[in-house]
Amino acid sequence: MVRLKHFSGSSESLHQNKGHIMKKIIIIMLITTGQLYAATLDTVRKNGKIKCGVSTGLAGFSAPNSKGSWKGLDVDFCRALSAAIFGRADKVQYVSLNAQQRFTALQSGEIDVLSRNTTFNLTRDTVVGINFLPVTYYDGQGFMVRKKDAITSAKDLDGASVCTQQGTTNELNMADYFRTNKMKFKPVVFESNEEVNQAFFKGRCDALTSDKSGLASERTKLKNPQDYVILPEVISKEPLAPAVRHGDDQWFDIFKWVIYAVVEAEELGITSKNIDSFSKTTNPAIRKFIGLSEGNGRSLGLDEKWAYNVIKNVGNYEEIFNRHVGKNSPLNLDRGLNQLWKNGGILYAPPVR
Ligand SMILES: N[C@@H](CCC(=O)N[C@@H](CS)C(=O)NCC(=O)O)C(=O)O
Repeated sequence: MVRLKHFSGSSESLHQNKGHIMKKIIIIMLITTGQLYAATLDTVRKNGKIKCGVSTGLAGFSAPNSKGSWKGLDVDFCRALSAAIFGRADKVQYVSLNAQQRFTALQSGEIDVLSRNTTFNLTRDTVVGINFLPVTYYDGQGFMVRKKDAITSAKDLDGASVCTQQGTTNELNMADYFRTNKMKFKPVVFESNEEVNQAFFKGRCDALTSDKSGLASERTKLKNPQDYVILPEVISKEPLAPAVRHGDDQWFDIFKWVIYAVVEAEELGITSKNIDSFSKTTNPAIRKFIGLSEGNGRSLGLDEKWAYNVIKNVGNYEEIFNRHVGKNSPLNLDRGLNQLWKNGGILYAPPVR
């Protein structure tokens, strides 16, 4: 019930005033629920680019190369979105963000999408006001230690000082892990990744904790990676997924199906190299997928060739994985859970039709 203070006027203007106040309340509700951010696709088309939030530098996921161009698995999902919308992968402006900055950047509209090794969890999905896309890398948290310290298990870390980055899930998981196992620890927490790594590599802490892929990535930066060991334990689930803000279902759907298309292409055996060989295929699923039969593009508000453009320009999931974090990369990570469901993993795309 709205109370009109100090109001004196005719019943008609009282009515008009009530209407005015109701409008204001509705606008405030729309802002707080994110409804006013609708039509991100229109804004992106108008700007001629997607503003994509990435890390400040995490090799394999998002990091600038020596020429300053951004590379990585997370980067490729922004490139894939660009290919779906613009028919080419380079219509992306990268905005580098540390862990603390990432959600505000998305909420405020500074970025259109967040693709930055971000763990999908309930709090972020609700009160932080974001919607998670399908998981692009299933990970878990681990510890890295110095080889010379002869630590072989996380259970040996009682009393250890542990470095980690502020504003990450890793901070809380670490505290839970030590408490649950009735072990003491000293958290050493910094805002920037650079500070965290410097502190660990200079010996200010006994262990570094992060997502295991992040540990593998940091280790590749070192001159002497063999002096460090990643312990076997996985202490949490870290499903890493891109995100958009609440309130724009079309934008959410577009990015969702771009990610599924990348996974589905691997399942269909379609790669960036062979996609043109399907131009005369009679397989109905592939015809629909690459836009030879219409419908998918219309449903999403995109060109019928959107998925063709994604795969042609960026590749399928296997190509992206191997290029940046798998066997063709310095990280050399196993596919593990990130295999297709048919191959023992948990990557599964609903039908792209
Ligand atoms: N997945 C975790 C951790 C993400 C995270 O920020 N990890 C750090 C350590 S590997 C990182 O990527 N830092 C890079 C940066 O701040 O630019 C989360 O979502 O909170």
